[in-house]
Amino acid sequence: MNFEFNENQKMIAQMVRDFAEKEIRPNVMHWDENEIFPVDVMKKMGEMGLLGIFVPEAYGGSGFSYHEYVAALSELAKVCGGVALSVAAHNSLCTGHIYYHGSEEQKKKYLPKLATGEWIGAWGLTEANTGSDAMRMKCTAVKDGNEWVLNGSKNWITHGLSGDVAVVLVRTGDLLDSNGITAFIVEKGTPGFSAVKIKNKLGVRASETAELIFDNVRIPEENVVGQVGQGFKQAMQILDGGRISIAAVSLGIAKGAFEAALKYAKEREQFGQPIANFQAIGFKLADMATEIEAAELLTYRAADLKNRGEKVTQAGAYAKYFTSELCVKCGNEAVQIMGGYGFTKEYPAEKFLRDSKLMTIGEGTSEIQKLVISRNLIKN
Ligand code: COS
Repeated sequence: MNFEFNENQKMIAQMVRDFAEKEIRPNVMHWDENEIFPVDVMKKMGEMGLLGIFVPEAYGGSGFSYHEYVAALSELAKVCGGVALSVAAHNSLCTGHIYYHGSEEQKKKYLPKLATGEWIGAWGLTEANTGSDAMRMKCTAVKDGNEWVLNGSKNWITHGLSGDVAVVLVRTGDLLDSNGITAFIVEKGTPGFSAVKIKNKLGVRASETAELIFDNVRIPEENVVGQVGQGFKQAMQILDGGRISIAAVSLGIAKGAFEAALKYAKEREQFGQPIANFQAIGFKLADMATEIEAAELLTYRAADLKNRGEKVTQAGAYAKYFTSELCVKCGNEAVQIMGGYGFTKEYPAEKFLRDSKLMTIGEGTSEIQKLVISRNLIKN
């Protein structure tokens, strides 16, 4: 077992840290307050290789492992959970779905654009009435000659509006048939395909969220990803990997909140001394630091399994469940340690708390992670 980063991993983490300080931190509150998705910053991250992190160089990607991926996401999330979430969704979901399940033609056509940031990717599984119960989706595709006709809608889709291409999971068989769902690649501008931005979110407000609408959208047969009917299982595998990326974003939020709280506690004086000297505060910091260490180990353990091509259903769920709950706790404790100042937008704690909450919901709620974990425990 090796717990040290190699030189490349250290270099990537430093590069992302520098970029986040220069290009993201100065704008964080402006994007947050105005719900601005910074497309130009996404493009710059594409040029840096952060939008095709695990995509092989042959398809225009960086060809890095999940260790670099986790390091990059957590560095971004220390500064802005919203931007980090967008990078995670772009890499793990849309790009990942085409990389892991697409045909050679699809990989050659889409991955170079996605990996360099020329195109931004979206991924659609959830619908207004089907979140945790993803299999009960209502959006349908019916075969007509050499094309499929899509009807229905998808909800809570990251980059639904600004995305140039989306991979969407749509019913092609009977309701509740696990072999009755198919993945399709849908390009922006396809007639009948539109999107509406979802506004007024609590957190991750720099990450765009939208509803996708399909009104007799005709998709060519060559845009089916993998086999017809295999979409649900593909989606489950994509989420297994995606949950590691949400753990990585959560880790960054937890660290960012902890670092802000530690700094404040060392500077703020009450009763004639820094508040960090009081056990009430020191023990909070000790709990946060200990659990961050544990979360980091769980997240890199899941990343290591992924790098070795092993199944990550259980390890990804452990990492996502523990780390996402932890980042909410760290955001909350940071606000508490900062007291009245923590309750204002002048200090970073309130944004960490707001951004953290989505981590226990997106890509499978904490309750779904516990369901996945317990089912696996019972099955084995
Ligand atoms: N990898 C591969 N296949 C998987 C899988 C995985 N991780 N998880 C399930 N499957 C397969 C099962 O083996 C089963 O196959 P068969 O029907 O051939 O036996 C099929 O998929 C259906 O699985 P299951 O019966 O477990 O389906 P459920 O409807 O009970 O749903 C949960 C399982 C709840 C785990 C799933 O719906 C889920 O993850 N929901 C949350 C969705 C989510 O995270 N949404 C957020 C998206 S935000 S981007």
